[in-house]
Amino acid sequence: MSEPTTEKLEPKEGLFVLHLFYRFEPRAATASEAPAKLLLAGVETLLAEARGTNRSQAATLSLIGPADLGFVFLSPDLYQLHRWEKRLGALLGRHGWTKVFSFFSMTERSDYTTSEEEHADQLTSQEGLVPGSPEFEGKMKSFRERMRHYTEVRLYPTLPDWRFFAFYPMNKKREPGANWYALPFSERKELMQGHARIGRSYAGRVIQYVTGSTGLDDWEWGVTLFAQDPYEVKAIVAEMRFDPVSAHYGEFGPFFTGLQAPVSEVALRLAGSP
Ligand code: 76R
Repeated sequence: MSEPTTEKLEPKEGLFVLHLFYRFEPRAATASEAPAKLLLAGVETLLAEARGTNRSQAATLSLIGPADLGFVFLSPDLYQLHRWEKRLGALLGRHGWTKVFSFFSMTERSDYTTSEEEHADQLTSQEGLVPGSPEFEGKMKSFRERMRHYTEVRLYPTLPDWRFFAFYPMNKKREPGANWYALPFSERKELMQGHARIGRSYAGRVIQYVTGSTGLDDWEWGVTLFAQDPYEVKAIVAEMRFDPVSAHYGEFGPFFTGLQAPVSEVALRLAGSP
């Protein structure tokens, strides 16, 4: 057998994101304690490797309902991510786990943030500043820094340890009378500003990652939410359903929700331990 590839495949910008959700099928498993321990050790080795790899991250989830165990991997290298996915699938598969859902996406910058030109216009028209003046230039400099930081956080996020997790994929409609992709940019931008206003009102209560999957998976975005209190997830999603962007153009896929937990804890819960 030849050596495994050490080749890298890194995108122009951003990180690859892979959500993997598995269900335990006790009947298919060879239920003895030793293989379960072996499985746990194998998964923990893999997670340690992922977490120890530069700019890669892994969250583990104890899921409610259709799936039992979930993973969210972030990596700048698709070869690496692909190897983790296949190794995990093989490990879990041997111990009675089947994959219920997977979602492949990438972190992306937003198309709808305020541009430099727009900010300059606001400074002149609303604040009466004169382009070229020290005050104008100072405000433009801090705007650029703010935006650079903002884009950096969007492209290279750090997964939080907040307890509650929710994921669902979504599309924007492309129907006669409701075609997001046929709207002029200015209209989309205005609509997205309304959306963002609601989103920002949940700052500190909901952390959201909207990752792009057009050309990569069946849906156009994956919505990953973290909160300390599930109430906040229910509230933000409900409020957004009434916001014009979601009300007219949103199309949603299956939901996966649960709690962040180490894999060992999920294994204990499945074994019927407290
Ligand atoms: O990037 C930004 O934070 C600026 C504003 C912003 C954009 C561009 C933003 C803010 N979102 C953006 C893009 Mn969002 N978001 C969702 C959902 O269930 C539903 O109805 C919708 C699912 C939630 C809950 C949510 C939360 N957002 C998008 C896009 C891409 C659109 C495109 O490019 O055409 C989608 C699909 C989408 C969906 N959004 C926010 C939030 C929250 C909480 C914020 C505020 C973030 C903050 O300021 O910290």
